[in-house]
Amino acid sequence: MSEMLSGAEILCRALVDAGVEVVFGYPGGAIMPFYHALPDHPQLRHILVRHEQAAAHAADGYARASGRVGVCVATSGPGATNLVTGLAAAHMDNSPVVAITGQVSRPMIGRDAFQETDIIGITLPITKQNYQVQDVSELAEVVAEAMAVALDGRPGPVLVDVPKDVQNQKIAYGAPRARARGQSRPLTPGGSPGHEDGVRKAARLIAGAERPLIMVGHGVILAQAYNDVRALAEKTGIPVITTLLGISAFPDGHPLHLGMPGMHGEVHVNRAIQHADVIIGIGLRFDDRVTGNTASFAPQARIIHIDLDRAEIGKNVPVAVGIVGDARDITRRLVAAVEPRRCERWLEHIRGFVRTRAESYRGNLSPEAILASIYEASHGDCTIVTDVGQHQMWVAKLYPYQRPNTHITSGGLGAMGFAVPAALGVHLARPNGTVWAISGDGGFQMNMAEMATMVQEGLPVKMAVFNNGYLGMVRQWQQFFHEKRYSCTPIWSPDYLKLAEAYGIPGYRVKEAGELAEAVGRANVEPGPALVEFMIEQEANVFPMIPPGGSLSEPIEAEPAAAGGA
Ligand SMILES: Cc1ncc(C[n+]2csc(CCOP(=O)(O)OP(=O)(O)O)c2C)c(N)n1
Repeated sequence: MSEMLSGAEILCRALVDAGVEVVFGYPGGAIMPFYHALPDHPQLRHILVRHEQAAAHAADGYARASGRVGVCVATSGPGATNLVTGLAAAHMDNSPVVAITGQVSRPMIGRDAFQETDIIGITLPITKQNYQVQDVSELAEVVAEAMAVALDGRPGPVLVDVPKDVQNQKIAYGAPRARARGQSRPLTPGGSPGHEDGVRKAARLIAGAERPLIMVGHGVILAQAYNDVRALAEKTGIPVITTLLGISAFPDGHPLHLGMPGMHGEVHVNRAIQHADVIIGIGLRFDDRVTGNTASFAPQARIIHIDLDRAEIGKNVPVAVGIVGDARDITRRLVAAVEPRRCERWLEHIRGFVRTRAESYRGNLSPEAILASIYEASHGDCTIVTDVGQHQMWVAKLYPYQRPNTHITSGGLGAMGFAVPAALGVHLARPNGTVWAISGDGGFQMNMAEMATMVQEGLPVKMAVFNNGYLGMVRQWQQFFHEKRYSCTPIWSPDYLKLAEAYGIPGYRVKEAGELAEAVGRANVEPGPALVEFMIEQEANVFPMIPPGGSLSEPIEAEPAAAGGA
């Protein structure tokens, strides 16, 4: 039996058929037919954000936390262009997001119509695929395909642009013809001879290695390969390094866990890389923040690289064995192929590198103490979403992650303003868990309007603002590499407690470590959103640091006067 439906109604149905439950969006002229149809589809919960960038980040946060597609909606022109940063962030970090944008009606396209923007052209390089729907008859299939493309293989964002007249077009609509695939990511079917050969070669390299390392990236989280990676480490005794986006793929407290590599990686982690003779990289792209200068990266190591995307193999570093496939599938085979072994001498060697952390913090309220209080208040059972800057690095290095996929951050794009809206999305994916959004005073001010979204939609996100009065990470670079010229980095903040109060949100200000337990504890148990402002030392730095383009072997380890010339 078919019925006459409008494009807008079909759009809603197609989303429902694909299993979508939450949509983050903002209405406007070219998407009005969709918003008109939406109330007839109560299966779709719409979250009205305060800026479309937040809709894209929230969809991204939802996708990362749930493993499902996150959906955002915007009108044409400024609504669509406001999505761009969020889509670029999702693209860089392989997050499955589908963006639906309204477009001017087909006869107006190309005439500089009111709120016409070529969003297809604009988003071409930051989406896996994008579509402009030319006829209502294609709509259901395009939406189903977009949902599948976002999840298939290496996940990423997809955009579907729907002209207003297509939303209004009516058509007889039967049972969905579209290939509405389930939302869970299928394992890449394995079994190709190429895999077996690669796995055998990798196992041989591992058997002969004296100083092997496992480097774990975001691909392990996307493929949910936690247990397999852990099995590989435990069967071989090989120590494990987690990149910024690999954090929480391996338990922090595990005796084989070393920490984070790269620009702000611990000294012993980077030294281990520089001494390693075999590196098994799983689901990472060896980006420049991880490798430093690639010419001097891991000079003694033969690299085994496991990645879903063939284009990543050998892109940034030379690879001895490349295996293209799903991290879980390949790691599982590797576990079966390797002989049990231990690496005690190598571990002993690495322990020799471990230095007491350069304690440069002079204030009364250290990042370490703040993060410990959040861990204690939530009993280690929360998801942390970070913004971009010094606080992001402190969290990455100091927060003791124990559970898989509980650290969410904008790693590739490094988009300030990410944390607060992404945390909204994470909460919707994990409604029974606690979510802390941790931002600096700069990044928080970029998207703090989303507090209104939390209040209107009843989303109890906990917000932590690390207030140092500066765009801290940029100030740190100015201190080290620009003769301490703090050009345009001091940043004024409003009274965050009054601001929170204006939104009806309880706020707490913490100036000393002694006040932490009470304020963080109270914020954590608030039934609704809560904000805690931490007054941290203004010129605290993140150590160690590899100067941009420098070698992992030459870190700046503490507040040196000499660092200015680096
Ligand atoms: C949208 C955007 N603009 C600019 C930058 C460059 N940037 C990186 S870190 C940083 C400073 C962040 O300051 P704040 O939010 O206060 O955090 P802090 O470093 O002090 O912890 C800036 C400006 C960025 N990453 N993203």
